[in-house]
Amino acid sequence: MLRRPAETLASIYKQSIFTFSGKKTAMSRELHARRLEGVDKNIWVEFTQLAAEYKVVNLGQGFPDFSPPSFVCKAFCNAISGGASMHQYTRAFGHPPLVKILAKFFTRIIGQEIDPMEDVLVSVGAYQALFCTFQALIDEGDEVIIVEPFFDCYQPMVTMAGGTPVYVPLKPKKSSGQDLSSADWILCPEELASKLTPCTKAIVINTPNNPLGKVFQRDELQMIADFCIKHDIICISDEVYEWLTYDGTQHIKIASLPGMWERTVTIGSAGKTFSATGWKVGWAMGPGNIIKHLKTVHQNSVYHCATAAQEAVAVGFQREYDTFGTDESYFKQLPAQLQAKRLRLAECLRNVGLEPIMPQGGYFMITDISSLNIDLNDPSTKDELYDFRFVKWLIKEKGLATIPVSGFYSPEHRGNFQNYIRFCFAKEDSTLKAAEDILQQWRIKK
Ligand code: IK2
Repeated sequence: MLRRPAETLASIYKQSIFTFSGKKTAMSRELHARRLEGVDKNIWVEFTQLAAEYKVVNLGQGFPDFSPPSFVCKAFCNAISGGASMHQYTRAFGHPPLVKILAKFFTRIIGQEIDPMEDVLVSVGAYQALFCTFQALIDEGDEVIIVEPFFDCYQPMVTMAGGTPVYVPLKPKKSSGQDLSSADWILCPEELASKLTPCTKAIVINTPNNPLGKVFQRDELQMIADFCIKHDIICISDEVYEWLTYDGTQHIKIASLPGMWERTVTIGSAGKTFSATGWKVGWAMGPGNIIKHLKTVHQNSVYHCATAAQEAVAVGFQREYDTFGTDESYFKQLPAQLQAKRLRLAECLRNVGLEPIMPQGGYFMITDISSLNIDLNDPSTKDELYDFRFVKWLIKEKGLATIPVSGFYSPEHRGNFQNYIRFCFAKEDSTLKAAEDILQQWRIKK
């Protein structure tokens, strides 16, 4: 039996559109800019809406359903109630207390003197930092190497900037039946070298990776760094999950390797750092001669980010600077908390006969679902890839939201990864328990 949507957003939208004059007025000219062609679909828009309509247990989109730590919540409240200036514009490229503490904090991590005013740009989440980076650095005809699987927005952002994405895959070196880990997914140096052309301008890496959870090790990063230095390529390193690594895995910033600060833009997210994704505070960090171009895009698009949220994130980073490496540090507490959730989800998936790929880092775990042999017969999804159909079935029939993994692949390679789905384990134990209950029933019925 198909579950009925709780509320059909589409019907509300239909009621509200075109009602101003009571008439539909059609324009005959082409409305959209050509750069929008092929980038109109978005997995987050589609699956977040579906999850909301069916009121599911949500292990789909990557946001914690638990509260941020009280010290940042308090800092946000203090900012809002503290004085008039917190409600007004601040410096366009980043609230001074925030850029100062980000520079101080990461100077210590990277081992490179970071200038708060020149080398840091605060953005509306990591998303906007990525957008500014591609718009600022990629021209018509430039090629950008993207390591697959990849956070889906890299592809449309490169395309909208006029560039061409070129994909290089992480490939598993083990087959199913063995304990699977994201560490087994390897970037082959020869395959990377084969993607180089005179048009290659940049490479994008994401460590810890979304959706796989791979954390690049020093030798792997060194191989990428050597490639960048040898061929004069910019490295865009998306490190939004940098504090979330498990089982002793260490996150290394590629910008800290010799010769890499000069050519790396590192992307960060306060949303992931402080479990406050709705605040939408992010940043890009790198040498001033690169960041200044991102600032040009920023000042001509959003110009400025919410002052009070930046103030709260600044307070949070100051606290983490002071407690760094101690048991009090949230950057130590959060991965410990998520480690238990990660193990719990893995156990639950194994109990229903699935083989999870254990992530070394991040919020997510992926698993192959082909062994379940679920015969999907929803005619409305018949032209879609299997994982998209499966996830829609899981939402509508079982009330559990996850994300299809083929959405993190290029159109060329999607078909090879349509048997995987992604679960987010950054959730309350009660949410994980509710998901477990659904999966258990499903095992009995399969
Ligand atoms: N980069 C990566 C790798 C991300 O995962 C995200 C946020 N993703 O969350 C959606 C999901 O995968 O379920 C971002 C960038 C964007 O971060 P922010 O929220 O700071 O804009």
